[in-house]
Amino acid sequence: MKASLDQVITRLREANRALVVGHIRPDGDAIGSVAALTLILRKLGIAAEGCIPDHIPWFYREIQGTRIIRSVAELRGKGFDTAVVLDASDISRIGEAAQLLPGREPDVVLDHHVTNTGFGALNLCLPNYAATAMIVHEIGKRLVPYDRELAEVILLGIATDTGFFKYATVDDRTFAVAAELARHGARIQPIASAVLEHRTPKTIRLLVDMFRTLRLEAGGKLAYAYVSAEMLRRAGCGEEETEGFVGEIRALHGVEVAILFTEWPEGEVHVSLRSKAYVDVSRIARALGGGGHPRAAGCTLHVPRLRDAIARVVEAARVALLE
Ligand SMILES: [Mn+2]
Repeated sequence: MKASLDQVITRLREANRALVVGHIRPDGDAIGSVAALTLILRKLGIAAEGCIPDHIPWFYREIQGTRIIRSVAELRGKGFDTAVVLDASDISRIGEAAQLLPGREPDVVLDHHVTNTGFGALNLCLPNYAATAMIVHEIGKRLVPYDRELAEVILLGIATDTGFFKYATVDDRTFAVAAELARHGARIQPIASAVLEHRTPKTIRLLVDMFRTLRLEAGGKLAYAYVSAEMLRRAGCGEEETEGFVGEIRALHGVEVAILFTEWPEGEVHVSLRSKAYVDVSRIARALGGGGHPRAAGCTLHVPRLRDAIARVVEAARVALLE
């Protein structure tokens, strides 16, 4: 059922051993939100564990509070009486962490994706919030005193989900919350450095390879490129090292829709969709079995060849641009 903030807080206070879960292919909001709610619950005396059911890109660990997060394997066998899922639009997004839930459904789901399916016992989904971390902050500020570690993981979630305060989701409230967090000691510089300035020579080479595949269509409004499994192997890069690449495509002048296709492993194509001002890419992603936000969405296609995925998604984007 749909729940209010007060109902969620009441339920969280009843927890004794809580599991806090984020989504697969985690971003800064999933990681920051999970770390923040875990810290908040521990400050309340609840035995809480934070879990990301997937590999966490190494550079996020530079933010102190994220080190609290555990893998599914590390938490197996621990009994939980409460499960909270954060920043995931449907249950498939929590991957193997579903095996850790004490019940069939999560007790609480907190999210801001318009595509959220409401898969928890209590669901609080606020699409006008720029980040799930802002919802976690609404809870935290009512319950516990803040320190730098807590404030900084919340700022991590907000900063990454707003493209460091440059997306259309940013409003006066976003800056007001950031100011509150800064007063509690949160620093934007180490977050920006960890997230935006972690390129290595091999990821730069991969980025150059990706740009060699760039195509422009629809009078330059649609731009897309790919990273194939072969390109990843040649560069010696993992799939997560394409993080931020789609933003580089969107950065082209005049582009409205940017798409990055990442093939990994063969037969599986991850599609990242971004738009600049008006195209709702969450609709394109949802029609292909994925989800997300109006300006940032994604889906995974299982197809024999990379070019099959490209043909399908590019056609859907062309149609969306004409609407
Ligand atoms: Mn988010």
